Amino acid sequence: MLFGRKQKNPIKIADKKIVDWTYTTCGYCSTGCAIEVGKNEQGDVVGTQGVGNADVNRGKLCVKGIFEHELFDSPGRGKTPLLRKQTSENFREANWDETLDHTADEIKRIQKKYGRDAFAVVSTGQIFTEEFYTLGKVVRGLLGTNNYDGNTTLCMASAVSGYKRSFGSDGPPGCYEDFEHTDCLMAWGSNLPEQHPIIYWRMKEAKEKRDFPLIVIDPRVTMLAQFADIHLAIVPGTDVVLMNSLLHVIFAEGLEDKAYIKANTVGIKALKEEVANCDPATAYKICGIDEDTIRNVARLYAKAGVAMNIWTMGINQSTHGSDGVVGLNNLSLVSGNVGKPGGTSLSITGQCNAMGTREWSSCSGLPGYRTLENPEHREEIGKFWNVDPEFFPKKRGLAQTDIFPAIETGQVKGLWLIATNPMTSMANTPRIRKMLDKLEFLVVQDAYEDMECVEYAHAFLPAAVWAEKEGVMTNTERRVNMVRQVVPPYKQSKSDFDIFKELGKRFNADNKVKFSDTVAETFDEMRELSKGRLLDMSGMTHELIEEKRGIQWPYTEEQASKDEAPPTGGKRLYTKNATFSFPDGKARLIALPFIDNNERPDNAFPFWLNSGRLVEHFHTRTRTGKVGNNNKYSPIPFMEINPDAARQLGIEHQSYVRCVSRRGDAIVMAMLTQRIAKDAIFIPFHFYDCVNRLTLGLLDPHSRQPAFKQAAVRIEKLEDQEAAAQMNKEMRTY
Ligand SMILES: Nc1nc2c(c(=O)[nH]1)N[C@H]1C(S)=C(S)[C@@H](COP(=O)(O)OP(=O)(O)OC[C@H]3O[C@@H](n4cnc5c(=O)[nH]c(N)nc54)[C@H](O)[C@@H]3O)O[C@H]1N2
Ligand SMILES: Nc1nc2c(c(=O)[nH]1)N[C@H]1C(S)=C(S)[C@@H](COP(=O)(O)OP(=O)(O)OC[C@H]3O[C@@H](n4cnc5c(=O)[nH]c(N)nc54)[C@H](O)[C@@H]3O)O[C@H]1N2
Ligand code: SF4
Ligand SMILES: [Mo]
Repeated sequence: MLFGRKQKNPIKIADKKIVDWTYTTCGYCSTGCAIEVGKNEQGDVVGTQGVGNADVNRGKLCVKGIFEHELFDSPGRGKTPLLRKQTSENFREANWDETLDHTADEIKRIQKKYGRDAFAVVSTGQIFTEEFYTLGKVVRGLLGTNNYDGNTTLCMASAVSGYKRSFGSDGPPGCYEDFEHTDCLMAWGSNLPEQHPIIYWRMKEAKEKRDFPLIVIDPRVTMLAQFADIHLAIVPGTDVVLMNSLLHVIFAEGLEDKAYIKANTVGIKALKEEVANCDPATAYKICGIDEDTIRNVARLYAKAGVAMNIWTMGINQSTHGSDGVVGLNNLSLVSGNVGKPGGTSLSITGQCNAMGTREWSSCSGLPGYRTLENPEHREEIGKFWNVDPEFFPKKRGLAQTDIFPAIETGQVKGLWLIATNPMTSMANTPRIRKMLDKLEFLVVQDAYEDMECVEYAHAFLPAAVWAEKEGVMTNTERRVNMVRQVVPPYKQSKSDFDIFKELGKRFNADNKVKFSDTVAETFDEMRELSKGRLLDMSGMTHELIEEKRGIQWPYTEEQASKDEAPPTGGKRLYTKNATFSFPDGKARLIALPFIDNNERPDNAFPFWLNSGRLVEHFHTRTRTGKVGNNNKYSPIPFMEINPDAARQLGIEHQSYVRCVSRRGDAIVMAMLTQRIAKDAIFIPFHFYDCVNRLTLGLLDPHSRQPAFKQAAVRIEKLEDQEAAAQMNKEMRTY
């Protein structure tokens, strides 16, 4: 029998007559796929393809990478700098000098009147590492505000905090190749097929070759859960309880790796005492996973030769985000699974360069995983930059999620937003709107002038996007990848690197603080500063990175000269006993009592609200909303609701409904699916004026990351579907 297209004409891919391919790296997610952009004879950019000999993606791309070349002249791009005195006025087009002069004057005015910290800077995980490093020099070395952070607080802060608490330093210890060695994989709150499609492909290929159990922990039946051997549909926000009960079984049955624990860790006694209270029967009542399943999973995991834990936002975006990461590190350490092929505790990062900002931006510290709290680090960087070390604060300032409330209280008066869109991406946006409105001066630096925050800005700086500029990015597995320039910046936009340097000049009249002329020379500064650090990359150059299709750190000068390491650099961290970043070299096992502090469903708001992502869209859709082939799959906001729950409320498939929380409301289309539990709904966060009008965003005490994944809502059926459709239309920007 013939299926599908076999009887019809085969699909013909139009010949785009590409004559020239340029190597670069995808600018969406943290997978780090190598991509080539093709031009035709006229020099027009007309296509992309995956790079065959790149280890990360081996020729593959997902639906975002395939259409990425359509970004360059997509609608809404920033064409020219914009200025206005008040946000009630229209913008006028201005030139770069005028706009940067005015921006510098306003920063100086605010800092003089209210103090240095009254001007805050919030950056991103989506520009290049050399740009992060340069921004750090401008902010820490010249502006001197301590209220400097990034959107990574919404994303990776819990992973960073958890790695530091367990291992003494940030830095994911594993790599994608671990899938090829592992005997058991637990994936926590991570939906790889949609959010990291090419990491998923690597995992699936490894599993097909050498079957190993895949255990998925997620309240939703995600695409990854459908593919799992065991799916644990956990009660939202209770992962720490499940982790503790798994440890309970491991200790009770003597399945721990005693030799590893002795050689590599401290804190086993307190951990054992804590998890003794968390037997599977007790845990079941909180996390909803039955006791037999807990025992089976604990045995499967602990008896496997090598086993790995991976996780993403289902863990990080929680009031126990940092504890969840520590809990996974506890599990990995107790079973002797760190630094081994196939045995690791690997945080799957999010944005294309979320790692680069952690390593080099100086957001919460100083470059090269240095801290403000350490006097030697302040001294080293001060000397290198020619900045008085006394100019640096002695401890980190406010996190991104504390900077916004500080606008509300009047502590922060001016703000510089770089490549982040908090009007859509932060929790409780009705409150964020009031905060942005209150600022004396807001400058937005973005590739798109139609992004929501520009509405509240006094100045707009149009930035070049992705391969309109050059620099490196670090992916989930510590691989430094090269983005080569394919086309010049759009219209009058400039690279973030140039914008930072130009603004920096206005605070550096005597040229005291030195800036490198080019991106490649800036990379050389970073190489120098990386020597002897965990993230040593002194053996790398832009050329070598391109040639090797990415190099994993650490990669020292010595390794490069001998070429003794695998040519792509350090695959794993902590491969030898007692080499963790604490002074005694030992990792910390940490007891994690569970505190139930989430907003939970009740009679008035009976549904859990869960939010996350779709494969075709990236974040707030400033980019994918403009690419027809991405946007067509889900052009309007919707929610997933269980058909039984929908029936009780009289809600039909594809009808409009109103979701209401204690913060606000949103109109979405109901999509009936068994993917979601009867007491929960899921709304993708990509749409403006939608799910984050509803979210509460309670903060994790260690990382200050918001619990985007847990809140309570009610659903109201809407009688007038025409009016609802109209409102829904008005709520989105494009
Ligand atoms: N297509 C696409 N890919 C992306 C992005 C994008 O916008 N679009 N963004 C990138 C970025 S910055 C990031 S951070 C990553 C995010 O990647 P993921 O974290 O994989 O994506 P999310 O959909 O945010 O959340 C993952 C899952 O967490 C589950 N979850 C919710 N609550 C809980 C809980 O209490 N416990 C557990 N165990 N799970 C829970 C949700 O049901 C959801 O399926 O994706 C990156 N890749
Ligand atoms: N409810 C809910 N909310 C969430 C999440 C969730 O799961 N649920 N996830 C959170 C997470 S993990 C994240 S990472 C955040 C993301 O939140 P944001 O970072 O606020 O969202 P983006 O849309 O990625 O914003 C990036 C901006 O940078 C611009 N841009 C792109 N490239 C460049 C460039 O090279 N230079 C400059 N100057 N601009 C550029 C884009 O146009 C865009 O406006 O959202 C968070 N919010
Ligand atoms: S998986 Fe991520 S890095 Fe790879 S093509 Fe897709 S969006 Fe780009
Ligand atoms: Mo993220």
